[in-house]
Amino acid sequence: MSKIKKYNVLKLSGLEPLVFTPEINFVNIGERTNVTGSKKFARLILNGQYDEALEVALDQVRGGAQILDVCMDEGMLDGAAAMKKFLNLIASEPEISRIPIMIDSSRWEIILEGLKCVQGKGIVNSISLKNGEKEFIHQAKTIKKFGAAVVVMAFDEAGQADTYQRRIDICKRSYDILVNEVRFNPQDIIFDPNIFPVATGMDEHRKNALDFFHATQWIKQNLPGAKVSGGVSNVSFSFRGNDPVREAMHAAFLYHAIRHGMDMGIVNPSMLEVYDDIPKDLLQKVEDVLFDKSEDATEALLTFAETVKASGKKEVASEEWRNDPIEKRIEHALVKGIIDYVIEDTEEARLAYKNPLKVIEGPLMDGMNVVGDLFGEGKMFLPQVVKSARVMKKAVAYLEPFMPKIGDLDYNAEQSSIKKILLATVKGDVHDIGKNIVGVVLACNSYQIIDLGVMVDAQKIIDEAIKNQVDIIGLSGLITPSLDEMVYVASEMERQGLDIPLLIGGATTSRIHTAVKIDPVYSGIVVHVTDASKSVPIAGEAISEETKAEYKVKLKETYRQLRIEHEAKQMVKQMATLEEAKANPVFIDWENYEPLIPKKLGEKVWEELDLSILRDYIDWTPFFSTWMLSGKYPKILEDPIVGNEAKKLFSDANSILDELIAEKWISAKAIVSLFPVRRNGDDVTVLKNEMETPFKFHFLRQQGKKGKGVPNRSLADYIHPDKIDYMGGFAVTAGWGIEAKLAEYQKVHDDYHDIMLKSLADRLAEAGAEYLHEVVRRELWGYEKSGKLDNDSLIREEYLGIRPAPGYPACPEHSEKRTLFDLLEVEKKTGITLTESYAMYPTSSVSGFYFGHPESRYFGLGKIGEDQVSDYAIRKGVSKAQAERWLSPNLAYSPSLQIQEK
Ligand code: B12
Repeated sequence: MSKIKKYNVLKLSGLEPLVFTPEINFVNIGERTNVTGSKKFARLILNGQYDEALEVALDQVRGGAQILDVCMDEGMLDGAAAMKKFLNLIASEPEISRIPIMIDSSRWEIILEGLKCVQGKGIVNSISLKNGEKEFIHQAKTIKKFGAAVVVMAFDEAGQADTYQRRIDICKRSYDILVNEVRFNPQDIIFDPNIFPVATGMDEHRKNALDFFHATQWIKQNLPGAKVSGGVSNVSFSFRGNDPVREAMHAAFLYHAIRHGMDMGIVNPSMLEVYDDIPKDLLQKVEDVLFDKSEDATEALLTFAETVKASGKKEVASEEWRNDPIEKRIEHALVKGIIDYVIEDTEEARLAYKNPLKVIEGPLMDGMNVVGDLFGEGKMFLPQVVKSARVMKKAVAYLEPFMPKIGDLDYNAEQSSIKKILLATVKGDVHDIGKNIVGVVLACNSYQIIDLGVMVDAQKIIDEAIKNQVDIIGLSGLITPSLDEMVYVASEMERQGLDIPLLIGGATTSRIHTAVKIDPVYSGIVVHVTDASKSVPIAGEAISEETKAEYKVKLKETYRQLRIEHEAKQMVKQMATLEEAKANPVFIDWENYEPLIPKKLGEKVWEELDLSILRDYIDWTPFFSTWMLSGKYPKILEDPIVGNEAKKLFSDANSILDELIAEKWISAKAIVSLFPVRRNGDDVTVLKNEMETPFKFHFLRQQGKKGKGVPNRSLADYIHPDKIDYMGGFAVTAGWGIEAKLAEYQKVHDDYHDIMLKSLADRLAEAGAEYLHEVVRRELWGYEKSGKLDNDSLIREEYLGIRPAPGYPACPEHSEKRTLFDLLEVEKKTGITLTESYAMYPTSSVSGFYFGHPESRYFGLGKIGEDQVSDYAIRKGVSKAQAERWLSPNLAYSPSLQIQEK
């Protein structure tokens, strides 16, 4: 039984895992890195412009692709060499190689080359029975040896499957061979049962979509573990040139295919309409064709298609809904986030329902449930949901004085069945945007939220949980040191006898950390949650009397398996020793290089950075991702799915920025300093007035085994090994004075503006870092002579020199910030302080180093060995156990005594 459990989901990975848990609805495969599908990509590869081709991959990842399809099948190209080169380049870009790769080729030698390069667990696309069983088995065995998953085309010796029966026969035959003969893990088999065009005018194509739906359903019901994928755009081939019809066909096809069990697919997001937004008459015609509802369905769609023009849709604000009954009006206001009538409607409901509690549990909760469902189905987006929550909170606040317990939101005491969730950002950490978003989303799904804020001590979390009899505790953290604090909270919950489910979330947390470090110390339910939308089903399972016992057993087993796999992986990881890694540094021709002496050594302090200047340096893409709208700015504004919401959000953000700057709601302060340094191995000592001082930075070196000509990088490599060289440091904040405005928003329960202001302050802090770097390059260090770069080029880092920040992948150890802060006297000169976990306060702050060498570039440290950790501990003068705690996500081994199986 445990064997089946262990393998009962498909697990893929790049640098990060992609686990096909039941909550994953559909996985989107990015396909612009396919020479046969993208003219632009093909041109770049044929011209050898691999750097630009990488940008295409990055765009896909930033645009929300969860798997990256790479195809080099082009007659004029040495496909195997191109595949190798491109995949190796991807491997050195942590932001791209985060996601799994799909090696897409019809040529076996290209697939083999891809398998040799790809890191993590990717997918081969595809193999089939086209050339008989012998070749099929041989290829499957090889893929299995490489540990990849496989796409199997519904294709056999007689050709491509084009009927329902042939689709399922070929898939069944392939499955049996793979599972029984090759012993392929069924979870790693993905069928592509062929999406073919419909409405071609040929009778034999009329059932193409329907057969795909039915075959998908059959596969999911009869071939345990197997998944289904496909290329969606084929279905609308007959309507080339008529994008509105094609977009509607893709959306409708996908909608039904997912409902029949399709798990993943290649979908071009810019050619996809929102299902609910397809005009009803067009939708009906499209669905008639997809389901082959009548003889003349194709004819009807063709005729109708003539009348469909690519016209922009306009929203007409209508007040008609004001005539609806009160419950409908409340629902409408919640779904649309309309705050204007909330008081009068709530009052009307209060009088009608007599009891204010009944208003909350009745129309308000019903309306929020609609919001929760729409969000869960991907039909509403986060900014809309946050506006809904604002309406809800305002209504509840209005009702409060009428409730039995005045001034207390505790309306649910014994009379209510509403479940309570306590949320807190752990001690030492100051970040709360993610936690607040989770709070809003859970509140939309009928939970009462008790939010303890940031930097919350373990004991306070436990005391408040007991006092409020909460049903779940949720912990949030953004930086690595918070991981340790979470382990501590869990162990204290255990020691003090709590049995409340514990949810773990936040940018730095992970499933593997939760499994290896947190789950073993707490006997109650512990579960890692990747984002706000997942928190709803997970909270539901963890609380429900019917599911919770089984859920706990399942989770504990999953995490136990993860620990075993993690241990096993540690043992086989290919690592270089520290000595070998040091012997393979970045090659720089130091003989012919003179360190760049800064024009102005020493510090420069900005008491007040001009926010209107910083505004021009904002990188907007992360702003949208904070609001869970994926896509790159400015393209996102035109995105067919999230474009409308993105536009509204962007316009709100800009009006708030106008006010914020005009009325000086916040101020930005900064310091930079450039200083001489001397390198000693991977340490860099700061020389003040040419005298040795105790300030020393300790850098770390990559230890993953590298291919020929690829170095084991350390940031120290960018400093001259023998001569005096130069480095810099900076700290910038855009959070001064933010509390006053936030308090105003919190007073009126306005989460929308609260999150908006915090996310804008974060953007301004990052913009500040970008601006300071430019001043350093152009004036203070003065090595940049070329013309001024525009914002796009700055975002693409088209300049020399880097500014890695402690905590980011090249230098992940946060305690180095203490040295930086002492050296620059950051607290005294800017007021930014460090918590015990090295988080900075105000929250919207960034600090880091400057390296000026033209060869310097960003990289990810990756895993390091015990030899380097011991060496690092000695260099820093701390115990090895302390160094292991600081570096826990980077350890390639399990420190002794840290995994305690129960
Ligand atoms: C925006 C950002 C910032 C903003 C601040 C963000 C903020 N206010 O929260 C600014 C620019 C100020 C910043 C600064 C820094 N950052 Co930063 N930052 C990011 C970035 C790009 C996005 C984070 C974000 O806001 N995401 C959007 C929010 C909504 O997502 P979220 O917080 O993860 O929350 C979601 C889920 O995690 C989950 N969730 C969160 N909490 C909870 C709780 C529960 C109970 C549940 C169920 C779910 C849940 O649901 C949320 C919504 O879906 C990430 C990289 C990344 N892609 O994640 C780096 C990142 C988080 N930053 C990082 C670092 C290192 C820093 C700095 C230390 C760098 C420095 N030396 O200056 C500073 C620290 C600032 C400080 N005050 O101490 C690292 C942290 C890694 C680490 N190992 O510690 C990251 C991961 C970048 C990286 N790849 O290395 N950062």
